[in-house]
Amino acid sequence: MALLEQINDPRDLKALSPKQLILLAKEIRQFVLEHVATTGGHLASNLGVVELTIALHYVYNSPIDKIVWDVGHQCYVHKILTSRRDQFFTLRQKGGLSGFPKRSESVHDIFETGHSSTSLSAALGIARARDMKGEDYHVLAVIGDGALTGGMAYEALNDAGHQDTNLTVILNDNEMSIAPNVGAMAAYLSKIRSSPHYKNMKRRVDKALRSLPVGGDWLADKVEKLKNSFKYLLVSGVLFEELGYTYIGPVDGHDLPLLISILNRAKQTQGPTLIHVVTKKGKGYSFSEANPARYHGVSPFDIRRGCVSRPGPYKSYSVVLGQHLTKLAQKDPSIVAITAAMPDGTGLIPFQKQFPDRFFDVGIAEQHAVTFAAGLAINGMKPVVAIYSSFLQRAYDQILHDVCRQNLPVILAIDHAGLVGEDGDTHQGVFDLSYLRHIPNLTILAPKNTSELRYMLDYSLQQNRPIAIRYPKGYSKVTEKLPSFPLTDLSWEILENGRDLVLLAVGSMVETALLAAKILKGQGIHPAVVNARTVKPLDQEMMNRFLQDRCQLWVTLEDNVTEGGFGSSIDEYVMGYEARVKVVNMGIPDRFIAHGSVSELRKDLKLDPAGIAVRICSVLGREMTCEKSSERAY
Ligand SMILES: Cc1ncc(C[n+]2csc(CCOP(=O)(O)OP(=O)(O)O)c2C)c(N)n1
Repeated sequence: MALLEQINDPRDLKALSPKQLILLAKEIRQFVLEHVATTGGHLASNLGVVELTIALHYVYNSPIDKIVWDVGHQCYVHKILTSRRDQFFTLRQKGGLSGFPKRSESVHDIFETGHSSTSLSAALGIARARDMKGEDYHVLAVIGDGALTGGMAYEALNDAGHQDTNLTVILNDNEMSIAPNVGAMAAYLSKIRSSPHYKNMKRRVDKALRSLPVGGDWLADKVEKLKNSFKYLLVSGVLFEELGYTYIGPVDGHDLPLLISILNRAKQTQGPTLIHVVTKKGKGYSFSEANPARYHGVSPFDIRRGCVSRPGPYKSYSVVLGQHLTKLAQKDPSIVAITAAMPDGTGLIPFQKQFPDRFFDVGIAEQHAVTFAAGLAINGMKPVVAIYSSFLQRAYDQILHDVCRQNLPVILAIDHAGLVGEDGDTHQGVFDLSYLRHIPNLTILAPKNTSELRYMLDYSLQQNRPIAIRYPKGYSKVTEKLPSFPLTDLSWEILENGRDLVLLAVGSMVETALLAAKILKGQGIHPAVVNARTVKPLDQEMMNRFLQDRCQLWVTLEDNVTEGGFGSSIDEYVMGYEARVKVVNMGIPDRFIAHGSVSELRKDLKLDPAGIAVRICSVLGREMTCEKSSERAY
C-alpha cells in the first residue's frame, strides 16, 4: 500500500503521475476488498468506481468543488481518499465510519444520501444557491443507472435541463441496479453502449482532446465546438442533448487517463453537462465480477472462497414471503408481485422465476410501484408490493391517495421493518407504523414469526381491501418455535398469562417481550405477554377485558418510533376510557438511530430484554439485583 499511504488528502493525488494513479487504483481496490471482507458492506459498487473516484478527486478540488453521491453506498473510495483511510476498519460498526456520506464525518461529504435518486435535486439546489451568492466552483452529482430509474432523478433532470445552471452529472452506468437494471432508460443506455461509436470512441475522443492546448478563450471556443462534435460523433446521447445537457460519452470508466482528460475538458463546458461513464460493477475481484448482485451488499466473507451462504436455522421473513406467495399464486392467477428494484432482498426471485409475466420490477420507483399496484387492483388483480419499510416512506401519498382512499385490495409487504443495523439511520425501518396508522381503510398486521406471516398473507389475499403486513429483517429465534394459527379475525394472541402487568408487543418485539417476561418472573413479577399482531384495528375486546380485570400497568413494545406508533394508539384508546391504567410506551426514541448491530442498538436504547425488565422494575418501584438483570438470566 505504498502509494495509498501517501494520500492523506485529495490534494495529494495531484502529485502523482498517470502511472502512479493507475497503481493507486490497484492498491485501493485491494484495500476496499480486504476491509469489506472483514466489516461487510457494499462491495461491488465500490470496486466499480475506483478509477472514477480517483479521477474526480484528481480533477476537481473537493471540498470547494462539491461532489454529491447518489444513494451513497459507493462512497468508500471517496472516504478513503478524503482522510478516512485509517478509520476504514470501523466501517458500519457502532461509533465507526458510516457506510454512507455523513456531513459530521468530513467536509468532503457535501450532502447525505442513503435513499436513491436524490443527488441531482440536491446538486442542483447547491448549484443554484452558489449562483445566487455569486460564488464560483463546480457542483457534481454522481448517479448510477439504477438510481436513474427513480422518479426524483427525472424531476431534477427536467428542472436542470431548462436553465443554464452549471451542473455536472456523472452517470455511472454499470447495467446493474442491485439486480440487472430495468426499464426503457436502461435499454436506451444499453443501445448507446453497444453502438459502434463506443468502440471507436476512446481513440477518437482521446485524439480530439489531446490535440487541444490548455488554457485561454481559444480553448473554451474549441471546447464548445467539441461539445457539438460529441453530439454528432456520438449521436446516441441525443436524448440528453435534447433535454438541454451537453452529453459526453460513453466513456470507459476504468481508463483513468481518459477519464481525467474528459473531466478536465468537461470542466470548461457551460450549463448542465452529463458524462456517461461505463463501469463494471464488482471490477477486479473475480467473484464480484461474475455475480455483482450477490456482492452488492455483503456480510464479512473469506476473500479466497468468496461469499458462502450458510443457511441459518430458520428461513428469513423475506424468503418465506416469496416462497409462500409463489405457492398461493399457483392457485390464484390474479396474484401479481411487484418490487422496486429489489427482487432478491424481498425474496421474490422464486415468484419471478415461476411467474415472469405476473412479476414486475419497476426500478427504484416506490411511488410508481404503489400506484401501479392500485391500477392493477382496480382492474381485477391482487397485487402484493414488497418494499423495505424505509424506502416505502416516499410512497406515503400513493398509499393514502391512490390505494386507501379508493379502498383497493393492494397488499403492502413491508420488509426490514424495525431496526436494520449496519446501514444506519437512512435505512432504519422505524417509522412505518406512524406513517400508516392514521390512514383510513388500512389494516396493519405484524407477525410474531414466519408461519404467522404465511397466515397473514393467506388472510390478506382473501380480503378485498388494503392491508399492510410489516415484518423485520432476518428471523426471530425464540418466536419461530411458537405455534401459529390461521387468522380468522383481527384479534390479538395471549402468549403468557400474568397478573402484574401486560406486555403488549408488536412483531419482532414479541420475542423480546417473552425474554423480558422471563427475567421479570425471576424477580417475582408476572407479566401477561400479548402478541399484538393487528396494529390497526386494535383488539378492543381484549383491551376491555384487561381493563375489567383491573390490570394497572400496560407496557407497549414496538420497534417503531414511539411518536404516533402502536403505543400511542393504545394511549389514545385508554385515555378515552378514563381508566386507571398506566401505559408505558417503549419503542424507538425521537431521534435518528445511527449504524451498529441490531443487538447493540437495542441494548443502547434499552429495548433489549434486560433493559426492558429494568425499566419495568423501576416503573413498579422495584430494584433488580445486578445478577438477575444480567444477560445470563435468560
Ligand atoms: C429509495 C430507495 N430504494 C431502494 C434502495 C436500495 N438500493 C440501494 S443501491 C440500489 C441500486 C442502485 O443502483 P445504481 O444506482 O446503478 O448503483 P450501483 O450499485 O449499480 O453502482 C438499490 C435499489 C435505496 N437505496 N433507495
